[in-house]
Amino acid sequence: MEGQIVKILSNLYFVEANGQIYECHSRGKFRNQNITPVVGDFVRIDDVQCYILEVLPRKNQLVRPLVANIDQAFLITSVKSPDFSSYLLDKLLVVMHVHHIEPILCFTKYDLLTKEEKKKMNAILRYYKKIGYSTLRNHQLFRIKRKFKGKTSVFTGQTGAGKSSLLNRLDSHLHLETGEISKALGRGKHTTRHVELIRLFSGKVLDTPGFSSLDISSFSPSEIRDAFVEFQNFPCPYPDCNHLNEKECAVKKAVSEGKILASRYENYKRFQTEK
Ligand SMILES: Nc1nc2c(ncn2[C@@H]2O[C@H](COP(=O)(O)OP(=O)(O)O)[C@@H](O)[C@H]2O)c(=O)[nH]1
Ligand SMILES: [Mg+2]
Ligand SMILES: [Zn+2]
Repeated sequence: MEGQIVKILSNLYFVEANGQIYECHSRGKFRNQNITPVVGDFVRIDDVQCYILEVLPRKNQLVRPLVANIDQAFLITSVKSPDFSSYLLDKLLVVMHVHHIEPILCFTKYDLLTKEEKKKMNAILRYYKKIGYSTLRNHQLFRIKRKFKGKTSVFTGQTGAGKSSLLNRLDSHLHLETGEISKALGRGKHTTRHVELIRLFSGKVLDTPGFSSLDISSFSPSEIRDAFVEFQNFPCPYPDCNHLNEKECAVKKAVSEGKILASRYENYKRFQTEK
């Protein structure tokens, strides 16, 4: 029988298979093979003895939190308080692209913008939509819920962006703490806790934010380049153009003509030089 690991408590693996949870042990064999099953792993189990027989090949694997097989990530992005950061958003988009995770851009706190600021922000939103990303706002609960179906999802974004608030509004049973980070720390609540995939709207979601560290230093220049998906629409004379110091570059031309969002290109240059 095949299932997915949704929780691990010391050496007990909670495997969801056919709508049921099997509390399984792992055979010593994995330790010898240097495979440690993680949350999100698809596994073959002996459902009578409750043993994991095999860990199936992973689509992706993340550290912090240690999980595997994430399909999509809700990038919770505030437009105010904290201010919108195109740098952070573009960085997340690079990380997702390299890990083969489908990003869903979910903007929060639109209600804090003035009319003028809304106009500006809308133009940015439309750009990301045009280049192929799913874009939502956090009050579109119905549309957000539909995205969960059949997928393993993770929520990510800056502290204070509104991740916990949104999850609470999506499912009133969750009762996640919101806006009380420092208080929670002060009470010593910051103990190591386990990661769990919880069922939500016919899908599974990680109950803790992912990608707290956004280190792209291990990515190659071409990985970063390919993550800027819209650049492909502007073929350069040099087939392997890096869009940096090359003289005749279609991407740079598109930036100067306003066809590529200037902030996107600025962030691209920063990522290539920061490495
Ligand atoms: N005005 C406004 N405040 C929001 C919105 N979403 C979240 N907040 C507030 O922002 C603060 C941080 O939210 P929280 O969910 O804890 O953020 P997290 O750190 O990403 O989990 C809380 O005080 C929330 O009430 C929103 O759409 N508009
Ligand atoms: Mg939170
Ligand atoms: Zn170029």
